[in-house]
Amino acid sequence: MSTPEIPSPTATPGAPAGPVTSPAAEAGAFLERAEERLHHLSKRASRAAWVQQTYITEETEIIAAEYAQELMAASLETAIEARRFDGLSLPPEQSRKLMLLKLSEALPGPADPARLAELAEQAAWLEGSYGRAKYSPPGRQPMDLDALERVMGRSRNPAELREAWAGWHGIGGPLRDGYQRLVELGNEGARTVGFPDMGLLWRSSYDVSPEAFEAQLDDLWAELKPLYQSLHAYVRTRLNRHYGEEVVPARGPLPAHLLGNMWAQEWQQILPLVAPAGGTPGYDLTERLQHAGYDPVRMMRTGEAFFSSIGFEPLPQTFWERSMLTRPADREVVCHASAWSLDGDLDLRIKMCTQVTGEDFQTVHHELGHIYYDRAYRHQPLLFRGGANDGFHEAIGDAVALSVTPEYLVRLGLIDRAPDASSDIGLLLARALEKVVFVPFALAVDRWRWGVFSGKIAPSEYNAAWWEIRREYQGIVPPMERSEEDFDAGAKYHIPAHVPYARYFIAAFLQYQFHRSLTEIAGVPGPLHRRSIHGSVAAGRRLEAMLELGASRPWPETLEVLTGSRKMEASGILEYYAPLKAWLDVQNEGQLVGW
Ligand code: X8Z
Ligand code: ZN
Repeated sequence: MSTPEIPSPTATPGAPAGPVTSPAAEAGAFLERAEERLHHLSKRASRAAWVQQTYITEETEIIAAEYAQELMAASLETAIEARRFDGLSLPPEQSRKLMLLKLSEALPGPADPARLAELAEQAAWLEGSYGRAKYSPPGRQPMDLDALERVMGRSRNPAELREAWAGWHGIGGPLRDGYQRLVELGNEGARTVGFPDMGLLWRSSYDVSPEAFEAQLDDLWAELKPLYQSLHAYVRTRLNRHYGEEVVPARGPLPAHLLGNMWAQEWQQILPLVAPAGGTPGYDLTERLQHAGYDPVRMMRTGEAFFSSIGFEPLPQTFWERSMLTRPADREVVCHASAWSLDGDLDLRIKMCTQVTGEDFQTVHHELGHIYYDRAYRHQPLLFRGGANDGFHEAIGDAVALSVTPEYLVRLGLIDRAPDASSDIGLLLARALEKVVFVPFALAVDRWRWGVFSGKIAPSEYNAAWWEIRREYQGIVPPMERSEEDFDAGAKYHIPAHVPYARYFIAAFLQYQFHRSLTEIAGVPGPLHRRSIHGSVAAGRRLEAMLELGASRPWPETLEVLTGSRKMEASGILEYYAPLKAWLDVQNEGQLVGW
């Protein structure tokens, strides 16, 4: 790969005499221009993307692709130009901005305009196709993802679950060729900005070498794995008892369609099947929310009120006017929840097809975490308007949602009294089915993608590798024979939408570190899982102090502001679930652990 000729910022001998400037002054001027240009273009691209995702048509797809292309071209140009400052000694703030400039695009475009246009179109088509996708059962109405997810969560009929699972996974196949092309062109873009492939570009965003980053993830996973395996073994025993040896063998991996979620990424919906007698949390949040007459706006308002209780300003009125909080009846939209900052300032919005369920109550807090983060760092220069790393962004709302304890639900009037400590195992089991179970899934998704991007996984093995990796990390298998006609990874939003996933893995650990520190600052005693920071302005202030920094410093420094530690640690999540682990070990006595 040839590198374009790049002029040196230092004066060339023999060049006509001009104003003598220092590298720092040149870099400063360059960065100012780059930030202004990218800010302008990303505002336009965000607006077009918002319209496309909330109103999918051929035209909106084309318009969004055009603006995305414009932004990609500018990002590429500035990233290449930024190389002329490589190796120069500059103030740390400038070096950091230059680094972030090169890493800013998860989907870097090739230099050739025709291929860049093709990539932008491909990306918009893939995301649009996922958004539009439906399963058409023979002789019945087509089912969208919401409807299929309801079946996955609620049905206990293996045949019905198989059908819903296969129905949705069938949407992946038609995306396979487009995805392969996206990988080729995106990799070309990565090489243009100096990375061997997109996976290495993604893994270079964490203030350490990509190798060191991978090692950090492996270490975190190694620490959590025993807890996950205990949970897996326990669930297998209970499902074996419920469905019988034919459907769920007592040894070996679990069938992916019986775990209460389309992607088997969170299993809390099968709690009633696996909870021991008397070991449920004592209330069902979905039922309580529905009984209390909550609707999507009230769910969001309740989330906002939590943030207000810890001292954050209410959301701007435009948030309520411009957000899309329910699935519109009259048009196709990308329903996967997301938080948007359209202008890098106060035009903040959430797009979410909210359902009144405990699961979506969690997602509401998750999305609000993004929004408050975006707002807190809006005074930073453009290149620093981002999470300390992308895992921080994903962890904020989840950390706050860890404070949605039974005691807090009593304050909301959703339950009459908090269950006593005898319900703790039920509470922890419910949470672990959601959050501990998610961790190996999150790692599997990007382990697969890193392999695909590097070429280690060839297109002819996309699907086989997807299931090999999921079996290895999660101990699950598909409910039926799959082939390379299928593209099951494509049935998960973040693959066609090209959203990196390691961020959620990191967040799964960080949120407990944040929660532990925040509850300490709030002075709340008791075991981690019973503590809530609701109402603690002291905790809110410290949180905001971290959020305001955005991406302006290496993340270990930012982490230190809140937690005093410079490392991502498994100790928080392990402490949180320690009572559950002890209990699971007793339940699993005499059973095989592992698969
Ligand atoms: O995609 C999301 C959020 C938006 S950043 C709704 N999440 C991941 C997923 O749904 O797969 C949150 C948890 C994991
Ligand atoms: Zn998120």
